[in-house]
Amino acid sequence: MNKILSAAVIAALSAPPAFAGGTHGGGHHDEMEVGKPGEAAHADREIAVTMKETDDGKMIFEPSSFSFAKGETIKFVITNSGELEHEFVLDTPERNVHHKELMAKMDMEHDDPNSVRLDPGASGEIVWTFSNPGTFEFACLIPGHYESGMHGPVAVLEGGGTFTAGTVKKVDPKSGKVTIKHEELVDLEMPAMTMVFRVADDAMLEQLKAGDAIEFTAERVKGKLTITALK
Ligand SMILES: [Cu+2]
Repeated sequence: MNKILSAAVIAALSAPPAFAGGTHGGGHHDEMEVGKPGEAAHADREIAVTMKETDDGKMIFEPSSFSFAKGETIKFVITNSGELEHEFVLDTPERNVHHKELMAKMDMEHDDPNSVRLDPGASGEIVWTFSNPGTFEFACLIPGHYESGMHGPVAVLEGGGTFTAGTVKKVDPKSGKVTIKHEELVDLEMPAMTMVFRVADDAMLEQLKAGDAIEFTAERVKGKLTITALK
């Protein structure tokens, strides 16, 4: 019985999704490659970003890079603590280059959900859902600012990246939860401990039983710790 179930699960997991090659990309008006506007009430986390000039003539963002899990909604709280106007634009590197060239010809003030432009001393917010995996970019496209250092990478990871070793303590199919004694979860900056996780796919529950030694990736999905991949 168990063997048959496992076989069915493996078949289900390896089957291509029904929509493959279909309507994907047709999507919403607001949806971009880098993702789509999110709702502040549903943000998974909040990140403070500072824009400023430095004493040695650079212009910077702090932090200078980001890494998110696919599907995460981030509330960026952005402060311009410099003496010049700056902006924060999320997009693909290619589109930023193109946009920057246009800005060099004509100063355009953006008012799109993926960008905010701030006067010195001002703060603003962007709530964004990173719905597609890939490497994107945040940048200030005001002429000269990109070249002075105002850009950084945004990595959106599929499946959370780093595998962590653990031992299954308990499986609760009814609630869809698994208790795992695990090593340090590097991506989540969490030390080794025993915790309860949800699973990204219910089929994963069939593969797990108490006592199993596993390797897994975990991410925060809608604020809940979720196992996104197993091996
Ligand atoms: Cu700037």
